[in-house]
Amino acid sequence: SWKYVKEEKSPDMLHVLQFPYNGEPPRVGARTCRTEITDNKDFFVRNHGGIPEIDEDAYFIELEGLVNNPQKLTLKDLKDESKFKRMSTTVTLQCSGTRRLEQIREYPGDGDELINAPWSEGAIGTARWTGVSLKKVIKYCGGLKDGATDVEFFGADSYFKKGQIYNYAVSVPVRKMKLNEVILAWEMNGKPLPKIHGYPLRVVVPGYIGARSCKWLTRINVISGPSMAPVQMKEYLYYTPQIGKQNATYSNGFSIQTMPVASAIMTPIDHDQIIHDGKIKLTGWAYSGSGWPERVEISGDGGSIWYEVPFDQMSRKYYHAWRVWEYELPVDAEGWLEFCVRTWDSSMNTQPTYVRSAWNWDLHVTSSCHRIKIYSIN
Ligand code: MTE
Ligand code: MO
Repeated sequence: SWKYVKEEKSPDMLHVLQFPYNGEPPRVGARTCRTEITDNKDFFVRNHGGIPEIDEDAYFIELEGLVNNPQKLTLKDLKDESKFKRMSTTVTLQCSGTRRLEQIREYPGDGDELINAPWSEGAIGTARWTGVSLKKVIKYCGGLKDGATDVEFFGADSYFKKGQIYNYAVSVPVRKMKLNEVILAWEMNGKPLPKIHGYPLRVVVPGYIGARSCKWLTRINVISGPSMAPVQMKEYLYYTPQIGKQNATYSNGFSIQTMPVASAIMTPIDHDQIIHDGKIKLTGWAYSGSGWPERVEISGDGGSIWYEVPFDQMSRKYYHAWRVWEYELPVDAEGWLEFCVRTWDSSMNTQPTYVRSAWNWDLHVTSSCHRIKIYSIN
């Protein structure tokens, strides 16, 4: 799999885990969100196992379970425009581990996933995905049978967990599929899907935790109830802060689906020293899985005075995509200052003030106000 890392990724990706390969772009230059689209080479990679080798000519997906007309579909079938209309959308994918490092610093935890990758602000990215709608593919297979509640996806990869080997599998509710926004994608930013991002076909589930966007798709199974696979049932659970090692059971955590409103400052970098002329320019991203960011606010004094980022310094509003922003903040003070960002989304939700307000045992979904320290020399 390192062969593909070398071919498909920027040479200076930060390897958050070596085996399996997990990486995010370095903070320098804010390559995650320099523009509203993340370059394929800089798009973060989250893998549970190895990168499967798939021969496109022999490749097909199986659609089975509670559908009226189960069948196999090749990539050629899916690309046949007399069968399926093509669709392209701009969607942000975010791993629930984004900014985990801040939770680790607060308290490293004693969670189930002791090898949880220490992601920074770059385990998020936005791409233009092209493919077909899952809803249309299910319709093509005769539609749903009675009792269908969830759609399960299987990847070609497998991984080890506690001595057992598992096939990667996850599910989304049928009502999400019916929104006609879940894509089976073979293109990422106008290029064939890179091997590392799921070639030849992956699922893209807008607004949901990245884990549902199954790469290297081999099988779609319509079922009654969510997938029983460990990625669905045991990993990616959210535990409220009063749950810890002593009282955690898988059933008192809940499955992470829609991602909350969150944001991050990408430049300058934490603990930088900046000589300036009364102003410091900040850039970053803001995202909400259930809508879009409406307001982004910046503070240069740890969150007492907030400045609103003007609309013309934010990228477009897209349902289920982030907005990248930049802002020049007036700064008089000298010495160590705390800069932070806070976002309000289209449902008036905003972010927890401190990491500790939402610290959770398995260290997922760090959505608190992102804070950095800068040494200011005016
Ligand atoms: N699909 C398969 N088959 N195997 C995986 O390990 N990781 C998931 C998801 N799909 C994964 C997968 C997780 S946790 C995330 S965050 C996204 O893929 C990351 O997508 P990316 O690697 O293309 O950025
Ligand atoms: Mo993830």
